[in-house]
Amino acid sequence: MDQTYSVLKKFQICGEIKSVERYGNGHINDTYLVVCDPYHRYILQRINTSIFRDVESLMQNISKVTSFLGARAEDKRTVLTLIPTVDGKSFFMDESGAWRVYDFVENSLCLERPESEEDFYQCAFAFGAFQKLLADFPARELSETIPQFHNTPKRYADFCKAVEEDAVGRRKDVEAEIAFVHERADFYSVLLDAEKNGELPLRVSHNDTKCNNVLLDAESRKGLCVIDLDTVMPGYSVTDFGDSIRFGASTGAEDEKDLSKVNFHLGLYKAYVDGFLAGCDASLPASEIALLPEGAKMMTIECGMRFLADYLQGDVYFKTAYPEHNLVRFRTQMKLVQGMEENWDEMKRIVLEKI
Ligand code: ADP
Ligand code: GN1
Ligand code: MG
Repeated sequence: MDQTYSVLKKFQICGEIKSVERYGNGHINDTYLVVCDPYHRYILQRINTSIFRDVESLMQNISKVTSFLGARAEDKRTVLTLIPTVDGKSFFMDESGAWRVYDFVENSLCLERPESEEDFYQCAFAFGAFQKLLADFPARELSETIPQFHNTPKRYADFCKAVEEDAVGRRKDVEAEIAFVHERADFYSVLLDAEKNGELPLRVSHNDTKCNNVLLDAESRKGLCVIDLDTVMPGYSVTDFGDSIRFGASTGAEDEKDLSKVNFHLGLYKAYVDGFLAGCDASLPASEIALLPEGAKMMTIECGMRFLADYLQGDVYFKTAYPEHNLVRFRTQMKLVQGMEENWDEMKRIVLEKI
């Protein structure tokens, strides 16, 4: 804890630090809640530099995006506010890591799962509006913080390599799961092909649209502030949509062990379609709307193969709490993909009636 106190001294924070505690459920960064006297709260984060290798560019992206959004925002709580270091930089780096501080967005809720269809609609509206607001952001100014982040064929190639290498000898126990990923190989290029055909433009997108990456207003429960901007970079609208469905349109947690509790929920899916398109405010053309279901299935199988690849590699990427954690996560994604396949016609119908 001493380490976080000495790091915080490098930032322009107000008051005396009263406490610093681990916070949130992110899989990548280390997040701390900081409480100061007079009462003021901050979020301190150690950026995972083995995943985000170019912190300078990453922080430039975040500074540019938050300034751009901040200049258009009426309410300060709708945009993340970076707290600068004492020498005016957006982050501090030493041998303990790369650190940044945000103002804590007060009177907000961060949901691990939507508690109602209305909550999910609000998450969707916020992510849709985020995309719309960034539609005229100069995309060329953004660095690719993780190259080819949602390039599913590349993720599949990485997965196949992890299977072949079998680095920690786990392959023998997961042959059925591996087969599930291989059986869908023809699907993985669908979005890249649509981009090549001109049906899917590259836009500035968030790329990590779990509902715990958006804050709702605690009183109104309306979408308030999109957070976790590490992966904001050029991408597709439909994968932003899809990653939210993967995480939120499930009746169970991403790491639920009891698969009978994990089902794809069509009502939540529909609520998200409504909210996302309302947030985008009619800015999505028909060709993109038609591909929203593909985005949902793509993100779910892609995230599944990333979890399973990490399991095969010995849990080197995602934070895990126990040895089977990544495998448990894979299985929930597999169950959701099956649910989407069973409901495919209805998923398509729901979006097509919006066109
Ligand atoms: P990770 O990349 O590890 O997922 P996040 O940036 O999503 O890290 O932060 C982890 C959690 O911390 C979020 O899910 C949210 O609960 C909380 N959080 C992050 N930033 C803020 C903020 N500015 N105000 C309030 N809560 C925040
Ligand atoms: C990671 O950082 P967090 O927990 O919001 C991951 C996402 C995955 C997600 C799965 C940079 O997101 O891509 O979809 O876990 N982020 C990165 O829960 O890899
Ligand atoms: Mg997060």
